[in-house]
Amino acid sequence: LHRQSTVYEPPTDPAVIAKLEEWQDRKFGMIIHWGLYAVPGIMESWTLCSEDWIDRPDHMSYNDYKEWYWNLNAVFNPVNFDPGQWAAAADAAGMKYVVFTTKHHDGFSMFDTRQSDYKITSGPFRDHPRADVTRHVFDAFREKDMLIGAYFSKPDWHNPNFWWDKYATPDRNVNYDIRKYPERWKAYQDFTYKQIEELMTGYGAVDILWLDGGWVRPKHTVTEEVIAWGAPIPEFSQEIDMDSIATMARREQPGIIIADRTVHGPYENYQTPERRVPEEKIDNPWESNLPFANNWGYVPNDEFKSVHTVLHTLVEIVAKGGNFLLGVGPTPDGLIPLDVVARLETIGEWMDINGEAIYGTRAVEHYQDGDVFFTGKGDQRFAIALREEDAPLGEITWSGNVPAGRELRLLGYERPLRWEQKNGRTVVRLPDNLPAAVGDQAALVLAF
Ligand code: FUL
Repeated sequence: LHRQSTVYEPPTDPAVIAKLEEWQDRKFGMIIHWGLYAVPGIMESWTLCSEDWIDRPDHMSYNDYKEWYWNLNAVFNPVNFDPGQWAAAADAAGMKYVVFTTKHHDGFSMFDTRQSDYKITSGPFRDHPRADVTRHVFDAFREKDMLIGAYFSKPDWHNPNFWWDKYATPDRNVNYDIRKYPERWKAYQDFTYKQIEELMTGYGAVDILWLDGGWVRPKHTVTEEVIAWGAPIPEFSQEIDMDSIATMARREQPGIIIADRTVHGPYENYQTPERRVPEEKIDNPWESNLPFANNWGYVPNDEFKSVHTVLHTLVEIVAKGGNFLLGVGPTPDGLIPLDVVARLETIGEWMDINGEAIYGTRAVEHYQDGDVFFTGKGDQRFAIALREEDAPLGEITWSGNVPAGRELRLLGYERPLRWEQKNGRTVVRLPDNLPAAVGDQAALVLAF
């Protein structure tokens, strides 16, 4: 990823620059994977892929599996779909933006597209007042003042004109040479343009266009990093028309941030390391995405990360200059599982006390000393000490001095602290009688 940071191309449009700044202030968002895959509770579209690493039921042949999957559209009927519950849960956690899967790789649209019948508004849910799911998700999160992000998969495994090389499914996609059948690929490009246009014109204000499926890209942008995914080096570009898409998107949604993931260039306004936190601070805008559970979509009995882990991850990401996009998968019924809601609330309790060390901050030069991370806002500094569960209080220490004349505060604790500077280190002794609401936190924050 250090290599990635060197290929970042900063936007030049002042409206995009301003929105990126605002987005960086917000730090913490929710990515929601919801689609056909929620019905049986399987990872997400990837079960359609023929590669060996993918778990599918043993009793079905691959072809039967695909047939069964494609037909899930006939049974997806999330009668309890409640985007207000989703937005309230994100808000309670202190999240400030959302990214929602308007269409994942399986090609099933969660919005009322006119380009295909393979969509939520054609199935059994069509007469429900909230059938146009994307609209209601966006509205509910806008009501909580969140920035709105549309996840959109550039690959569409359901579209017969989608050229699919490595991941070829014999029935739906043809492994054709797009130079030989340019009209097919052109039809696919038009289809993609029109779907994105629908999202940009019919769904209110959208702040982020999160374009997934980085293997759909111009050949000249295939880097070592892409080859490392195991993708074959393509003979030709498999690109959509990003120049026209971006022009259209920015005409309809001035300043919209585009994250054309991993395609380093003018349409990757921020970088998106997946399921990992970069080893070092990165100076250009970036966002790590990690699922709360092991899978992006809803899988019954999936394991969730602890509140401690999520908060430690958030602190590390923010100190390294990034945003954190935490993944949640609603049930086939249309609700965020209650144990996720409960964890989000606990995260929010920490944010209520310590949010000033997160929101609106930027990475500082000296951003880490062991378990202590630093953030800054103007000349304010925050030292955020990660703590293991049930760790004894003791002291918090780091190398570096608090500038002369500054006060040192422990967020959530009104009383003065005992601290000193010794041999170039700051040492803070925590009072034994700290209220549990502060003392038991996953991270304690010192502001100076
Ligand atoms: C990836 C996708 O292939 C996964 O299914 C998931 O949506 C993740 C956030 O992005 O590239």
